[in-house]
Amino acid sequence: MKIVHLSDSHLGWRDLHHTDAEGHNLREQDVYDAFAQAVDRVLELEPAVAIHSGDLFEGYHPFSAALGVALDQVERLRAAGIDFAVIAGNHETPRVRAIAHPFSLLERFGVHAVHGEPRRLRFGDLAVTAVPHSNDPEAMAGWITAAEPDADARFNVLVAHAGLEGLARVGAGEPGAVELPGELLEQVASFDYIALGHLHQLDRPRVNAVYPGSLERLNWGDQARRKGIVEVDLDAEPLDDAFLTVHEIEGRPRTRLPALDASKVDDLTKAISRLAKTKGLEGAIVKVPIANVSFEKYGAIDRRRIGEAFAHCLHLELEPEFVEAGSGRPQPAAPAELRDFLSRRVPAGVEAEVFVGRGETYMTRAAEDIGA
Ligand SMILES: [Mn+2]
Repeated sequence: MKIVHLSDSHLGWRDLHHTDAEGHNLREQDVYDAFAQAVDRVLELEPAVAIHSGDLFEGYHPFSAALGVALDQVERLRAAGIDFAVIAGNHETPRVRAIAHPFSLLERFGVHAVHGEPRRLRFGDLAVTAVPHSNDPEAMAGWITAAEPDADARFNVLVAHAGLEGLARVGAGEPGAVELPGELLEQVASFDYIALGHLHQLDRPRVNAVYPGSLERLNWGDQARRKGIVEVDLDAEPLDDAFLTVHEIEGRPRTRLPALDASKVDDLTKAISRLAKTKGLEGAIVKVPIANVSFEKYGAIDRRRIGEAFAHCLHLELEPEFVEAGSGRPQPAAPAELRDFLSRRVPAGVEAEVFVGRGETYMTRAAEDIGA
C-alpha cells in the first residue's frame, strides 16, 4: 500500500513587494504553484491516500485566493479517487477555538481535515491516527504518547505537527510553535510510519518518521538543497530503499552569494554588479553579504546600477556587516544585558551570532550619535 506525505504548504503566505501584471504577490503565487506541482505528483503516483501534516494554510483566516487554490487542488484529488487527509498545524490553529475553522469548510468538500482534537481515520487496510496542533504543548504531548496503532488495521500511520528537540530549528519560534522531547518518537515507534510536519527541511529523525519539509523556501534559514514530497511504500520494511522515495518539487531559487570584503574593493557598486553574472540566478532571490563595510561606503552604493545588473533576478538583498564607525577611539562595549536581551529574541531562521552582533552595532552607533 502506497501513501504520499507532504507538509507545510503555507497557502496564503506572502513575501516581498513583487507583483505580476494583475497585482498578485509573486511569492504568494510561488507557494500556490508549488502546491499545484505537489498535487500533480500525487496524481502521477496514485497513492491510496495523500497525507498533509499541517500548515496547509499560512493562517486560520485564509485569503479567498488561498482557499480557492486549496479547493481546486482538493477537487483534482477527489476526481482521481485519492483520499486527502490533513491536520491543522500551528499556523492554522486559532488562539481561541474559532466557530468556523477553514478546515470545517474543507470537510464539506470531502477532505479528512482534522483540527481541535485527535481523530482516527480509516482507509481500507490503513488506519491514520491524526493528531492536530494544540496551543497547549502538554495536551499535544499527551495525545501523541497515548496514540496507539489500530490492531484491526494492516497498516498504521501517525500524523503530527511539532518540532522535536535536538533537530534543526527551521520553523521553530513561529507563532504557537510547539517543540516536544525527541524521546516521544520512541513511544510511538510501533506505527508503520510517522508523518511529521513543522520543520521546513527534509528530515528523517527515525527510520520510520519523516518531515518532508515545506514546498517552498520561505526564509533564509531554510537551506534545504531540495524540496519535495515523500512517497511511502508501507509494504516495504523501513530499512529498505523501497520504503521511502522523495519526489522533488521545484521552487524558486534562493541564493546567498559568497561575502564581498568591502575593505578589499575600491568601487563597491562595481564589485556587487559583477556578482550578478553568477550562474543560476535567473528569477532567484539573491542575497549579497558585504563584510567590513563602513556606513559611509555602504551609503554610497549606487542602488540603481546594482538593480539594473540584477534585473534578471526577482529580488536582491544586501547584507552589510558594518565595521564600527569612528574607529580610532575605543568603542563602548555593549553591556551584557543588551547581549542577553537580544539573544532571547532571535527571530526564526536567523543566526543568533549575526542577529546579536548587528543589534550591538546599531546600539553602538546610536550611542555615538547621541554622544553617549
Ligand atoms: Mn510550517
